Amino acid sequence: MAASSFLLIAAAALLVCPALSLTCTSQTFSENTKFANCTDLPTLKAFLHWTYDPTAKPKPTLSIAFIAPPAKSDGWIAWALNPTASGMVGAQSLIAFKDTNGSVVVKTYNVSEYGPVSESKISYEVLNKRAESSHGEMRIFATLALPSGSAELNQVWQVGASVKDGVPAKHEFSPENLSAKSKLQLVGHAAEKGGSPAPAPTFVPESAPTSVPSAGGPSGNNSGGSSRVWGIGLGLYGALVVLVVSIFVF
Ligand SMILES: *[C@@H]1O[C@H](CO)[C@@H](O)[C@H](O)[C@H]1NC(C)=O
Ligand SMILES: *[C@@H]1O[C@H](CO)[C@@H](O)[C@H](O)[C@H]1NC(C)=O
Ligand SMILES: *[C@@H]1O[C@H](CO)[C@@H](O)[C@H](O)[C@H]1NC(C)=O
Ligand SMILES: CC(=O)N[C@H]1CO[C@H](CO)[C@@H](O)[C@@H]1O
Repeated sequence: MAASSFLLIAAAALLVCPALSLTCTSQTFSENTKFANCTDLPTLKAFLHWTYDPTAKPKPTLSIAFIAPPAKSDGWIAWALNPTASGMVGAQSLIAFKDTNGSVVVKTYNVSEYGPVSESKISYEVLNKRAESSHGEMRIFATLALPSGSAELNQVWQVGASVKDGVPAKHEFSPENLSAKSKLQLVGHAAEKGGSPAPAPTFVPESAPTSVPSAGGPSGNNSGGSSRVWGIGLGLYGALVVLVVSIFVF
């Protein structure tokens, strides 16, 4: 009985794997684009990949890929740094959407109040930016120049359902939409563990989600978010399966 329910759990977990393992460590990019760090953002099925280069001249740079599904296929996704506050007002934003001519574009917006946004310069120099759309998700790629000494930044992200005449329309104010903000920790983790700077992380294959990063190894640089999510997800799922199996058997 124990063995068979274990098998059942294992089989069921395998079936569910594609959804559960959708963490930033399993996402890859074309054209040899790689990022040193990634985080599974806590809301709106969004992910941030980033490389912070504090030694870049004349200013440190932050290269990012922000990935999220727009609220509807003709909607938009946005990622921003906010140097003055933690929410939307003050957000120096990159918003991607399908422009009136049909191509996916990414434009900058200095969001200074609630209300319609209009394209404008932002307080960070944007060294490059582009966006793409496929399989129901959009991706923003950009490199920003940051003031030196940035260690932690406020980030905000959002998705919306529509774009009218080339202007992203307002998003919903559901709890998940409103809590889409967090701190982006640019430096720290590996240093605390005593690890030396490592190359871009090796992608952990989906079939080996439980591998424990060895001390100083490169696979622990995703700021710890995804394996935790995986663990919790699998744990909850396991509990659910055990529950269902028990109901079934007893
Ligand atoms: C659409 O317009 C953008 C500028 O907003 C331009 O970069 C892009 O090449 C255009 N795409 C097409 C298919 O004309
Ligand atoms: C963004 O908007 C605020 C408020 O209107 C303004 O003070 C600030 O200078 C703007 N930033 C840029 C880079 O234009
Ligand atoms: C990002 O990755 C680099 C190198 O892979 C690592 O040294 C650094 O600690 C990571 N930063 C965070 C915040 O995880
Ligand atoms: C979880 C949630 O409520 N997300 C909403 C965020 O806002 C978009 C529209 O802007 C909705 O379509 C989503 O359902």
